Amino acid sequence: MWLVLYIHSADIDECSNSSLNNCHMNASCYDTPGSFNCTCDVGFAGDGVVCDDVDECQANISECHRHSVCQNNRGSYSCSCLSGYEGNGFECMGE
Ligand SMILES: [Ca+2]
Ligand SMILES: [Ca+2]
Repeated sequence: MWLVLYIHSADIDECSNSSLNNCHMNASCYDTPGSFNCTCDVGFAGDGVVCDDVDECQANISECHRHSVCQNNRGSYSCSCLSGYEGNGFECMGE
């Protein structure tokens, strides 16, 4: 009985109030029994307390077309076709 009461009464949802958790502003908080977890959002890397932008261009993990220029930004990246090519950056058609 004590154990049941403990499980149902001891945990607080640290994620419900940002003053109760130390997750980074670019991380998501997941409540767990007796604690909580922080996981960096997509596009960010780290331990959840510190999350840094992933430079997809530098890491060569962007999906930019080979005839485009990759431009890193916070949380994501953009691609723009080289001059002489047309498209959205992910698909660039030559003339
Ligand atoms: Ca908790
Ligand atoms: Ca980025």
